[in-house]
Amino acid sequence: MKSNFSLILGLAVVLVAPCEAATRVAPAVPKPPVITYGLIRDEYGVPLTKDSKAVARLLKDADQAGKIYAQSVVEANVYLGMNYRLSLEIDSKGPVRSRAVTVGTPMRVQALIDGSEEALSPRPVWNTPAAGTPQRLDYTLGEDADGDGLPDAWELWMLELNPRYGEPGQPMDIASFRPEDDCDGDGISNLREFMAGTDPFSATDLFSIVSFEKVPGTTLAALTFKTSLDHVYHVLMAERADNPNWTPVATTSHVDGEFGYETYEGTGRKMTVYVDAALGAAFFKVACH
Ligand SMILES: [Ca+2]
Ligand SMILES: [Ca+2]
Ligand SMILES: [Ca+2]
Repeated sequence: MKSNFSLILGLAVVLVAPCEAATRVAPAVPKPPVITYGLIRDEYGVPLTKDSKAVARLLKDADQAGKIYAQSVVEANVYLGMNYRLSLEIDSKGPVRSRAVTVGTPMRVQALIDGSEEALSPRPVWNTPAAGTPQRLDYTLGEDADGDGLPDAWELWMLELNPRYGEPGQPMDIASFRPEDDCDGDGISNLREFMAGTDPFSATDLFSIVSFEKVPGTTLAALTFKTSLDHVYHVLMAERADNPNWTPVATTSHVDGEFGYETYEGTGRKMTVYVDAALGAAFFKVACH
């Protein structure tokens, strides 16, 4: 008898479940949005700030009407090294939400400055990933004729400034000025020089840590690194070198009670930051945005 009772109970559950599902269509639980975030730079590699009056939007790629699915003002340091963040609602098959899309929908990021659309590279079109999937996507304003990640404006400007222009082995045009090359032999690729705001044709101009020294009689260490104007820097630490879990250091409490990370604005000169080595961190690095 006991086993029969269990069987009936089991059937009851199977029968009830679909009914419940059918009656619960209307108040479907919303799916988590897809968060798209990252850094938008201008055609000279400088991250956009609020001063640029830029807006980032999400549109359906095929939608000529230009309906906006998400929008955010572009401003410095939304989070570490990011200046835009867009939240895209995902269709949960419930009551139609006007700004929700289904997974797989081709979407397009649009950047506007003072209301005018700007060209973005790489091509800012992607298929909507599964609900709740965050994706980091960095873009650069301006035309990039050869699609190598270096905008035409920066490439032409730098080629003009190259003191060795015309010598054998030196890039002559956009096509031969390649992002993976290291034209000045300073160990930093042309693409990374673009991102750090340094000169790809000067071996003495590069983003680097200059020194790291303990301050006698304290638990502090002085970390000195080179900076570029209009770029921002964060210091990160890790307890281990293998499989490091980098976390920002030099945290501060803002007056409004929010917890933030210290951001250092580049001056074009060396900068020294004091980090507390008593925190247990053994490794530090500097991130440039
Ligand atoms: Ca290019
Ligand atoms: Ca270099
Ligand atoms: Ca350089």
